[in-house]
Amino acid sequence: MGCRTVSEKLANLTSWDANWKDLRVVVAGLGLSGFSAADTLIELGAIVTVIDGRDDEINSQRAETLKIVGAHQVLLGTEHIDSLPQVDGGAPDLVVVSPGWNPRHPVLAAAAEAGIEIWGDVELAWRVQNRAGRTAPQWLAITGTNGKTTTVGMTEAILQAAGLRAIAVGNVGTPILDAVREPVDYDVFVVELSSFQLHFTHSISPLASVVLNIAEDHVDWHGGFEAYQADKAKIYERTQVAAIFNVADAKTLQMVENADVIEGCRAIGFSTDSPAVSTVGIVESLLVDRAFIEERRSNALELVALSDIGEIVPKHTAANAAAAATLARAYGVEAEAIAKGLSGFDSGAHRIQAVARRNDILWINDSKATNPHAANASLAAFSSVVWIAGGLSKGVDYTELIRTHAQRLRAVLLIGTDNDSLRAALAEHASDVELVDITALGQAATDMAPTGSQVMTQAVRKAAELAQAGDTVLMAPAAASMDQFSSYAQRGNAFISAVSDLMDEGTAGTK
Ligand code: UMA
Repeated sequence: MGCRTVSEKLANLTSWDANWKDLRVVVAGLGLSGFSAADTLIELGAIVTVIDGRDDEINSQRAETLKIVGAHQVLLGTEHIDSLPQVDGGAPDLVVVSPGWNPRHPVLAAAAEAGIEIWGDVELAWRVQNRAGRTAPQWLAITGTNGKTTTVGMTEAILQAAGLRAIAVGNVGTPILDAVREPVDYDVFVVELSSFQLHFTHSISPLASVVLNIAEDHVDWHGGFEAYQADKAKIYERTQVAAIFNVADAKTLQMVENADVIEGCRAIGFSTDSPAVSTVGIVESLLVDRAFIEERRSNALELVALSDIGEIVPKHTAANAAAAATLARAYGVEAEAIAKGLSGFDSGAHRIQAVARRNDILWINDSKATNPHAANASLAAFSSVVWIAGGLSKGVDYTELIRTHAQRLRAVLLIGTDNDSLRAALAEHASDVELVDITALGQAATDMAPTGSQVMTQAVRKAAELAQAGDTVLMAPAAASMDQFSSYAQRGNAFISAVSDLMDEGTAGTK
């Protein structure tokens, strides 16, 4: 197919029933989203070559499955990802990429150079969800540096409380294409979108969309903060009913103002303060709507009391609840369902989770704090902290975080392996705070890189030595976990189990 005809053909691929047959596609990545994308494309009749740099047990099993269902080729191993492969002897018409792939990766750079379109699995899902005889679900799309997963969960709970068929998909863990292919007629997809996914998305048109907040994260991947912001802002493009921004974060309003939305779409704010017109916010511990009611100029509709959401509702949880309620109201959900969905909402493990309290020392697991912005929220919640921090820093700067919280740090225990930037900020703004590099100690003791769980056990023991009555031992690393753990959940579980062992020994905080 010539270049022009390929782009025309791709432009027409906007439904399951379109002509996908014999389209030559390279699927880059065989993780959750890559498998789902390849499996879908094969079902649609495309000629699919899958590549992945990792040739391990899991990928081999996935490769076998795809070959059985009709993949043209599955190429595993680093030697297959140096350059863009051919598909069935010709140049690919399309590359479908997994979110973890850097846009500057040689395979993607070669595709871009050759003028070949690159879609993420989200783009593919948006197109194929249109199918004869079925009504496509509406999308409520959520991104932001922090709070995405909680907000997605809250929104899903509200919609389900309203009796709607709703499912949380995307970055939260279920690839959208899996939900698209289920034999369920979903009313709504609550879609968590990472900045990576947004980068490779081109035509989605959500009913409502929100950027919860924006702070430095994934700077390496995007090649700078500006580029990261620009990818996040893509969520607002083509929004149909409500482009929702955070009143406390002016950058999110700016993104809404710059977006090319569908005619008639409104800009709606969410806030943890008293709401202006066209905002959902909080008045005297009540979440109220001044956006989706007729009489919004003079009145507000009560949605839920914060005390019904939980015993302690930290500010960021209230903000997430306000955002979730705004999305649901944009869909037309009644106040009662919002109250029902948010009541007693469990924000899940690993997010400012109290793990133990003994001798007036509180042990908190916030493994989900994978960047400074998230760690900022938990450090701010405690006055005197023994802080377990560090990991994969992803190129972010810690100066502001350390400057803000140096006063509350009793000691800092470093885990992880990529801590130069964190060390530099500590040296500059917290030079009098005791600093112990747990990873380096482990290395020196055994002359081998210690495992994640060994490092965590040592960090917990050291924290027990240093913490005094009234302190909080806070494991909020402000960095990703993948240098020593397989995920933030595994890092959190390592902390929980080390603390629990310590409690069993009865030695916690004996000072
Ligand atoms: N790979 C290569 N070369 C590369 C990069 C990756 O060969 O240069 C291969 C890997 O070996 C792997 C596959 O590509 O086998 C990778 O996939 P992936 O890392 O893109 O991950 P998936 O399994 O497809 O999972 C993705 C999301 N992962 C990332 O964005 C990194 C999952 O989000 C998401 O839940 C899933 O799709 C379903 O939509 C995870 C995440 O960490 C939870 N997200 C980041 C975050 O939340 O901060 C963005």
